[in-house]
Amino acid sequence: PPLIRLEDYRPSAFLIDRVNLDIVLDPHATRITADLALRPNPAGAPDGPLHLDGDDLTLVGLDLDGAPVPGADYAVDASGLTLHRPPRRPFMLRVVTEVDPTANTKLMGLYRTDGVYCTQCEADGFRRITYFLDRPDVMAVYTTRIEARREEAPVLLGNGNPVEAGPVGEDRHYAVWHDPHPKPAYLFAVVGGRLGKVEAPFRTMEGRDVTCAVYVEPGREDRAGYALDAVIRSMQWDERAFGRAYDLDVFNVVAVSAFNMGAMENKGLNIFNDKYVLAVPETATDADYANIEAIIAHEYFHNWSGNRVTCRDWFQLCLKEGLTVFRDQEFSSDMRSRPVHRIGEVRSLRARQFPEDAGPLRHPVRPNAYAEINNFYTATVYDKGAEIVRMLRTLIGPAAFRAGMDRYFADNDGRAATVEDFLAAFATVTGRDLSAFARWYERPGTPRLSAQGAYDAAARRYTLHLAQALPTEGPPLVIPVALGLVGAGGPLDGATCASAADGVFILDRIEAELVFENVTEEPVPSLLRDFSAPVRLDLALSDAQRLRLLARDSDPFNRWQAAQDVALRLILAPDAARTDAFAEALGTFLDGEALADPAFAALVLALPTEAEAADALSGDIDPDAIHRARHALRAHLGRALAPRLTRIDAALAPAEGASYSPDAASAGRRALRNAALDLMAAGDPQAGAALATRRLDAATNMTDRLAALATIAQIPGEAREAALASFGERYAHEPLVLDKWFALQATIPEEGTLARIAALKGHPAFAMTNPNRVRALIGSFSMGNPTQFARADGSGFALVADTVKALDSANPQIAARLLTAFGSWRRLEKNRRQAAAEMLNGIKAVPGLSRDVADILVRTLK
Ligand code: B3K
Ligand code: ZN
Repeated sequence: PPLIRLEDYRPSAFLIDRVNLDIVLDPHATRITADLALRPNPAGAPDGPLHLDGDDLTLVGLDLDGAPVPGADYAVDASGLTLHRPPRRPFMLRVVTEVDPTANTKLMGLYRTDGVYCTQCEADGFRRITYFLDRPDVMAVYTTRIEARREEAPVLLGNGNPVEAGPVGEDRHYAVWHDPHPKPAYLFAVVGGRLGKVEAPFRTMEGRDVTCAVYVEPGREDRAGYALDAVIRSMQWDERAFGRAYDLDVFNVVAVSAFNMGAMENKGLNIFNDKYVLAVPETATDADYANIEAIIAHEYFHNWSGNRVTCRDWFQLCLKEGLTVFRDQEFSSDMRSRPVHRIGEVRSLRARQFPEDAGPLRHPVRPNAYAEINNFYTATVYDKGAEIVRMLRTLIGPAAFRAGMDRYFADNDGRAATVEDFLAAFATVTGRDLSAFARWYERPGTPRLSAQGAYDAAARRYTLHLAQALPTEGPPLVIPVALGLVGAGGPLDGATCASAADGVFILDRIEAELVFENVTEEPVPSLLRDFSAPVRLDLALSDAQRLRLLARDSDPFNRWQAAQDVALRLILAPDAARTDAFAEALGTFLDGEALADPAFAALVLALPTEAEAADALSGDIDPDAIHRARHALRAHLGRALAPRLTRIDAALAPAEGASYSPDAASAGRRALRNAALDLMAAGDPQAGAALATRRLDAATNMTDRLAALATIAQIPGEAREAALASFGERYAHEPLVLDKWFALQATIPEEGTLARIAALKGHPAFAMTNPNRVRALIGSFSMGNPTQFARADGSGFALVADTVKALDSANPQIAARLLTAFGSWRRLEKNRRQAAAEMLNGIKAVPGLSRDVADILVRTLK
């Protein structure tokens, strides 16, 4: 597929200032009349033809300033509509199109899900509604009239504020919405359908009264309360933390069941995957509640970082996504435990972004070329993008950061901005040159930071040598390294380092030497505290030194990291004596602190994943060997820690009749108790299965029930099959719960899983047309079952490849996303690598592949 390049960016030849839409909803023939106020762009070059983007549209009418455009004056092809000789002055274009929302399986543009009409326009779906300059630097004020049969769509929602509504004849009605804020087409949305709602008022710090509402399938209103509460808390927090107030009279969130991603920040009308809205204790886990809170916040925060200030072009995607992830992470950290949340952020960065950055799909946080933009909504753009913003704050300090953010919003409000505009705001308020820091946006790959220390007892001096290395050629990056020294009894607070006075050293050269004075004993360095930069750290420490950090460091992140590092080394090179020592250190840690901070303790007990172990290997990967080694380590620890785990289990048992609360402290207690159960079961599968079965029967919420089932699912036998069957029956009519059940079965690391998945594809609740179902069954398998996905006989690869082929024409975005599971195929040992190559080439041989899949395929095979 042809590449679009950043260097080729040119301002649009024409602008569209106002858009008046009249949308008459119909299941098969929805008619859209678009009145577009066009004018030549003074900053553009409006001397050629005018090309309006269009995709899969039927053109019904075309008028220019009220007169039909003669057929000879325009042409329509697969990419859109071209006016050969557009006026060189402002003019009105009326475009009438027709679309079939029921036949729209791509879930881009206007489509129907469970009978509800909804839209998805980012990145380029608006062109599937009408012909348009579908690019984010063309910003217009929209007025939308929606008409439908009242019975089919009693609720009609659009962007902005409601202006009027009323009947049309006997059985139809209409509503008009007006959005005063100019916006790019990707933020356009309409919804029509039978929906129930919950709502709550909010008064902004500017005194505006806002009605917030969450719309869901009728009868599910009781499941929308948590999301609504998260909306209110997000509004409060953005005022407090960033001085950003909401700017419309209504804020609506709509949950739909078929959605390509998590959610979408359309102006005033966020549309959500129902997985990230609906929650009651019986069906949602603690993780679901946390995700709902985070994603509601994320989409709401886009109202400023994305909507009021949008992106000039799609190369700038991190400008809104990285920044908004950073903002939602800060929000969740304030709502929950900051260190625990930070560990979660880093775990997901390492699970998703590090492998991406090390494989064939690697790209800079700001890519410089793309074939299909929808393939660039990646962990790199989102999560590494957020890490860059975090580093910027570390670099300039929180007060200057806040001042820079205020400046960015003030200078760019109502504009389509670039990464340069973002950095310029911080350069202005600090007077600093940020051009070296800006390299983070351009350089792909995860840097390595290596460290070596030497202690001079006589001089009471510790010297630390730091060096950075990047996988690609170029000048050094600016890496903030938060650090400290830890002695046998705890942090050495008396030690001083002139170049890291505030505990942060800025490594902006290839290498540097730091000198600590007044170091009273040989220290262990604690580097990259709070994970101050998205790099890989090479620091040779003994287990004993690492375990000192676990016991004594003041930085919770590095305490957790130390335990992870010891465990990782034991997975890669098993050793019984060292495992005993590790178990003892964990035991001491649990005795001292488990009950004081259960959420943190649960993370310490969670060993690095098989994917992390694979990622840390230097040679070819054999997933079976990694699985065996990790399992053996867990079994060993489970046996060694059994008495402690039993005590934790008892101490954290909920009081009889206690009701469920999703708050972080309660969730932390459940997390630790369930982690203890799982580790016990690894040590003693028979006793573990029995205990897990009792816990399954006693569970009063989905968190505990699913955790118990997950433990049982790892232990082959009749008990497992019975437990799985009864769970499946109990939730036969709860698709979001069945997704958990599908995922759990898809990740069983056994040969029989392939047959299980084949059978589950025939389950009445499974549907290839619903992305959540596909992600639960096939996505979980490919991303969360390394031994079976990468089977040497190729059958695991085949399962995923067949799904990609089967889905490609119906929903190319989901097909392409599934295909990214092959990203690390070249690192596998030879037989598996060959099997993967065969499957990839098999997909390549399919005629008429979508651009989405072809793009991922070409890059994966390169
Ligand atoms: N901006 C959307 C993602 C759109 C993805 C288009 N393929 C959701 C978000 O990041 O908030
Ligand atoms: Zn976003």
